[in-house]
Amino acid sequence: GGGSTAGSGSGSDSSPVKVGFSQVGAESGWRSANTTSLKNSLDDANGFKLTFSDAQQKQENQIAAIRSFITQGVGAIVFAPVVETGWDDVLKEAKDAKIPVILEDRSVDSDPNLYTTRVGDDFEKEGETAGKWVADTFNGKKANLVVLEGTTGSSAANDRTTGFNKAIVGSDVKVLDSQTGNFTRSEGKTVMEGFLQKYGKTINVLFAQNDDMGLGALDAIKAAGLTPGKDIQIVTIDGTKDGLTALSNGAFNYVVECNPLLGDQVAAIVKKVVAGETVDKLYLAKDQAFDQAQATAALPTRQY
Ligand code: GYE
Repeated sequence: GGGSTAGSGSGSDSSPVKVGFSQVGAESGWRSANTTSLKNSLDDANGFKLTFSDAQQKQENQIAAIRSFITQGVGAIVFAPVVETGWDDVLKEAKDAKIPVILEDRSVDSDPNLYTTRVGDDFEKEGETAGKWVADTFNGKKANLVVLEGTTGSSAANDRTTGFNKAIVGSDVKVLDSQTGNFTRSEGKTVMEGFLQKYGKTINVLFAQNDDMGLGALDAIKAAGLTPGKDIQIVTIDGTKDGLTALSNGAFNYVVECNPLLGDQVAAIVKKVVAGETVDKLYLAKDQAFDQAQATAALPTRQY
């Protein structure tokens, strides 16, 4: 279990809990919603004193931020790791300083004893759901697929790829190409342009590992004189308002949800951990998937 005792910034009774949050960046709609959720839950009114740090998708910035949180003597560190590997040293430093680390969103491949817990989504299952949709939709008709992968080395991209590939084993799906678009709209557009130049009208299905890359790809597809959702069917992951709007309009065909609203759960866990209570090693959010009708029904009350 977690039960690490907190450092000097843990607060007692009425004094706030000092928390340092190292966020990945601001690369996507999902990320903006996640940042807002955490900032709202880890706020002064809930008994926290939050230091927020945006790493701009760079591992070295996250390592520097975590070191500075340790120097400041925060009570807990909340950490959304951009990539999976390379964290052992800095996690050991936090552990030596007796500061609990709560992973938020993505995971790391370090020894689980080096962090307290993780709150996030099941990326492999998301990839599997997307792959199953493609395999089922193109059953008996050949799927010529291209993939826009997330950030190279991130657990979100790694696990989505694993899940997707599992689901298409033995299907009529042929993967023509797979390249990173770094989870951003602009790179999703550029990489899709390259795919279209190389494979032209052969492509009939796109798996974008997040909504933003799929939205960027729409511009490239239209510019090539093709109709997204018809000539090229599109499945994405996240379920942001923009993604569900594209699905509702028929530009996307299927969207797998990844819930970014993790703030309340993270805040509750931080409180428990600094109070010395034991917590689970993993908290996974519940996600669903949307077809066009479900997206249209969900949009009026969609929170992100
Ligand atoms: O899907 C993507 C974001 O790690 C789950 O990161 C997160 C992913 C999310 O940039 O939009």
